[in-house]
Amino acid sequence: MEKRVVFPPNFLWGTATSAHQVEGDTLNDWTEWEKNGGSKHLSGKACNHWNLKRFQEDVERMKVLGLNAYRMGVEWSRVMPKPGVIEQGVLNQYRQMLMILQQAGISTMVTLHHFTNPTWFVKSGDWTKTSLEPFYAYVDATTKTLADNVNYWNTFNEPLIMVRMGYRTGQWPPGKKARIISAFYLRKRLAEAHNEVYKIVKRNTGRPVGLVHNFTSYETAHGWLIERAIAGLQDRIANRWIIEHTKNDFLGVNFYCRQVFNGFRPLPASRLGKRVSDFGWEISPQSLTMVLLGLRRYNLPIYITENGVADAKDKLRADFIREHVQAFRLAMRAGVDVRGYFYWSLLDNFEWAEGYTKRFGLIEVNFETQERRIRPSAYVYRDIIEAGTNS
Ligand code: IFM
Repeated sequence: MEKRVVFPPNFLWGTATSAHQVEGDTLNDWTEWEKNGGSKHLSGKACNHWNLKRFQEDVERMKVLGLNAYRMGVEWSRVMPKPGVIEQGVLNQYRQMLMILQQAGISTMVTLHHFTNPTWFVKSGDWTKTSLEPFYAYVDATTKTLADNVNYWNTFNEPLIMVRMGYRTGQWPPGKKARIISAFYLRKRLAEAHNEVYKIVKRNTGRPVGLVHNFTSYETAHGWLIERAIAGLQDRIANRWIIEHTKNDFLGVNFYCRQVFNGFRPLPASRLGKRVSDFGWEISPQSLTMVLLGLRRYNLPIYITENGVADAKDKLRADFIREHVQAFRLAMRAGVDVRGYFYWSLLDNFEWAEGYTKRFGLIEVNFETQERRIRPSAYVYRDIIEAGTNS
């Protein structure tokens, strides 16, 4: 770290999780998918983060690491186990969890939809067909109950990933492949749903609301005109379209990788940089700077709502964090209004089709015993936070 630190005093230094990936004992379309062999593992107890005692202990760990923000999810299928039926007890438990965070001086960011759906919702059709009224009723009840406990709201997490994985590659529920028309229509429907949710959350809470989108940096191998044209088009379709069709008080930026065009085609990951995560994803911090510079045009506050590395041996994570902090700091110096950074993830957790094989956590989890161990790289993050907040 350089000496001169530019972070404002109220900068959010956080970590992120999602409900299904950490809570355990969820019952939704993903648990069905897992049972039918769609994942390497069943999510089962996950990190047992729904257990209040365990949750409290995890918050203690956040305090040890000097974190001042936490992004977590609310599970729709828990709140609304049957169509139109709100489990007020579940919402009360979420409120208790958020109060534990507030009492620890940790700002809260809550995601209302992070890939999972109640089974009754998908049985009555899917996102392309079903009425979205029950979803809005869930959002309404949740935001009314939690209004005083949440600082920032996220509507959807990575809606276009849900479309790609569920309707184009078919690797995630509902497992449809190459449904180009459905996928196209669904993008539009999800953007409209975001705008409706935005209104409900604003009405009930008055707090800042933003979409969380996965941004990819589209780059060129040689800088050829054709490569630049394709990269530019891809940027419009995959990065900018959804931002330009949604209303947001801030942008939630999830950043993991870049795509490099070699002529007409993207280079395979194996031909990109040498540093790759356990997922095979290249580590390219300068691409985060580029994504952020590209977002300056929207003139909105930015929270980096996810950025992390699958690294079971904790060999890459410390440098990964240092370099990505450096990368967004460069963007801040160039005038990008970055207000927070949430490392993905607090805990090793259920990584969708990969099950428990990919470990993103600052904290290692033994899924047999639920024991936790803070990884050495987490202390590097703590030191960065300390340097940033004491400047
Ligand atoms: O685990 C996921 C998360 O649910 C959404 N963003 C990417 C992460 C890593 O793959």
